[in-house]
Amino acid sequence: AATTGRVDPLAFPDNFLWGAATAAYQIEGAVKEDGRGLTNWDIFSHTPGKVANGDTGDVACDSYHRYQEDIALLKALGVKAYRFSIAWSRIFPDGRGQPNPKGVAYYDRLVDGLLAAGITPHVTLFHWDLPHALPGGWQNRDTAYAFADYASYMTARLSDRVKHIMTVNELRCFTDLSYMTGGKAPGLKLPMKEVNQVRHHGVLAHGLGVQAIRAAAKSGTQVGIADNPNIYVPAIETTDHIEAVKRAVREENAMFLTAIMEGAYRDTYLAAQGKDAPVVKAGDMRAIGSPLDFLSINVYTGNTVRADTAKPGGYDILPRLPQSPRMASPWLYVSPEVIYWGIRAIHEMWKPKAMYISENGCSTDDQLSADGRVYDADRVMYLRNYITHLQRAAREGLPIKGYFVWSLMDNFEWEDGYTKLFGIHHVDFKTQKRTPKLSADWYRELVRTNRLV
Ligand code: PNW
Repeated sequence: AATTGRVDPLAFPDNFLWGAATAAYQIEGAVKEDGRGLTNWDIFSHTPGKVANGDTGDVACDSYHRYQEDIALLKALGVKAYRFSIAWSRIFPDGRGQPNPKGVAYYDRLVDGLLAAGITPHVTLFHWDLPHALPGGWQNRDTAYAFADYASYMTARLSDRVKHIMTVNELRCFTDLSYMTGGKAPGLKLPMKEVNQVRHHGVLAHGLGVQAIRAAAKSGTQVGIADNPNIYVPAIETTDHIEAVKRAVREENAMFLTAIMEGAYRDTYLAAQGKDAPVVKAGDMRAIGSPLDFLSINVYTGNTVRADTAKPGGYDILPRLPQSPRMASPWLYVSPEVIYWGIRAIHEMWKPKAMYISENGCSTDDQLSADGRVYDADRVMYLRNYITHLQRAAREGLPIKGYFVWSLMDNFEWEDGYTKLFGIHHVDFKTQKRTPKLSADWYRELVRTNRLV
């Protein structure tokens, strides 16, 4: 480009941050080691009938012991950043009180190892593994305050080396999918009044967490969230449908991301909930609306939206058909454009200073080849499609700074156990051997050239 003066239409901006992501309970194992406290997911996965095959995270990828191997994997992949989460219950086994030095030391070793390998850590403080000792879990408002205390402590410990801290991962998953539909821990199906209160405690924990992180951080540490807002693709790329997408994003995420970006619940949400609306205390909304340095979103799927003036919100979310293409997880409909429209709609409405894709990836029913490798051409197809639309966002100058593939390696996929695998590295769960899949070869080439291949 420098010699010809022409823009390479497939290239990403210089310094685009390519990364890979994992989460503590999905990879660490060692659930009883060095004073770690029990979590909601330990209880849930050991409750018969809750997780496929009775699988648990007791051993998972054994990353608590093999983190150096994982760092070597990241290094060989050539990525510049690693997103991982901290297990709250390793730091505060009872969720609060005295910190556990051995748990803290593990993350010190991990962060130092990453930095020595030239890999930037992006840390999530809460990726669903809630200390079991906290009474009532997210039904209890006190959990939000306990989270803020933990966030403050971890920030003070790590922010000399960690410059990107995310409060929580995916509000909808640890509230609605855990307390309303109940597929995830603790597996409750509560009435809407209580669900709305759980949602409120989730966004409140985020907001109090942001304030705590800012108060405790060394200079230069940026604060964000890794959320999974519902996002949509316009039926046709015309103004009316694009505006309908923005209205849909704002409305459908009213209890989560919209509240965070606007510091208020929308009247439409409160009116729709009526007597089931959450109890909000003075100061809550100000905390929830605390300004962020960056916004990270996890992007997997989304529906098409069309403008529809006959509907109260002015938009219509088109249903999926049984034959719509999807990956191995039944919810994972293929929707590559959603990565572009998610970034664009959010940017046009709320102008976050910087955005990242904190997760994107897919499950496939991998087959081992005779040579012991996985040639996951479907995952390459999926990633190439999504990243093509990510490239459009970057090319148009939207403030997208980086991308983290989910996941670095096969791991414990929550209620699906080890039956749905998202890794770009295959893990043999008997030997713990990690082997690059075809998709890892493809991703390595993308990172190396910084352009679509
Ligand atoms: C995310 N949905 O979860 C999580 O952040 C990861 O821990 C998880 O392994 C990954 O995506 C793959 O599932 C989601 O139903 C779970 O739309 C469910 C949905 C989306 C994301």
